[in-house]
Amino acid sequence: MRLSPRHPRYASLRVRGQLARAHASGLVVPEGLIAHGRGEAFDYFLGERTTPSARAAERVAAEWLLAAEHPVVSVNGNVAAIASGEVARLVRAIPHLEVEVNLFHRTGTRARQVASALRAGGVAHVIGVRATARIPGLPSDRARVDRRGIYVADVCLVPLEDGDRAEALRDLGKRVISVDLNPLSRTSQSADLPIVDEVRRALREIARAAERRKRSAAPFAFVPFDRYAALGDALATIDRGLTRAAARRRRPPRRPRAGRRPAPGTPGRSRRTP
Ligand code: PTJ
Repeated sequence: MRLSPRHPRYASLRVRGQLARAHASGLVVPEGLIAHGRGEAFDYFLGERTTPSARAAERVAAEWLLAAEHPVVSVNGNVAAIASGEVARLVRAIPHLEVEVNLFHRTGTRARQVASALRAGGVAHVIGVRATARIPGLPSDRARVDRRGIYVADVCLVPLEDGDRAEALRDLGKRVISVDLNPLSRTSQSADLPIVDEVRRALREIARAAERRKRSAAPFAFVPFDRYAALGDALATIDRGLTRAAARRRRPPRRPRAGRRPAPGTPGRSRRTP
């Protein structure tokens, strides 16, 4: 289907098209389409923009990734399909960031597809196509990781992650930075630094913040981050947006029909003198 760039939902429809094609090729699983739909709904409620609170979280994420000894970004089918270019930009800004394929629905073919989508997006070095280690206590395939990557990472950036693994990574003492549009998801709730933003916007903003930060001579540090405040801000943004939308949609009070005398006690429109 040909899309007109003038369509009011052009950007969203284009990403859907990308995901639908990636699903047809096997890169994205059907569950990935459902996950995207859920993400889209939250993005809609958040106003489809990076909130000031998410931008602040993205600045801290850049700082943590720069301060890390062994930072890793975990890439699944959805992220590879829509954000490979953004991952490449992030690696240009943070050159010691390792890019690891990590799949919930893991097959050798899908792992290779994710790696080639990343390479097509401009990522030169990808690990994790072959899993060489296991995160203890995790039953899913997400436990299968690369010994050179997530297994030894001190900071893990996990866009579109599942709650179990976010918790398992934290239990291993790693700092977890999540990117998830749902502030209520278990991933957002358990991450050390939950970023409630759309993955492409978030990765672009982290890269921009890292580029800016590198211009300063101050040493990089694990600056504190209030995750409860960040999640509260996201929920408050959704709440304010919905409250405003509901107020706009509320019907104006009914006017009495022309020629009819207003019923006694009708507020506002009576011309009777007191
Ligand atoms: O490629 P695989 O096999 O690793 O599978 C990937 C999926 C996404 C299917 C898998 O990780 C999964 O099932 O994820 P969940 O548990 O559905 O969580 C995905 C979360 O990402 C949800 O909370 C969505 O709201 C959120 N999300 C979806 N799209 C975006 C998003 N967050 C940010 N940006 C998006 N574009």
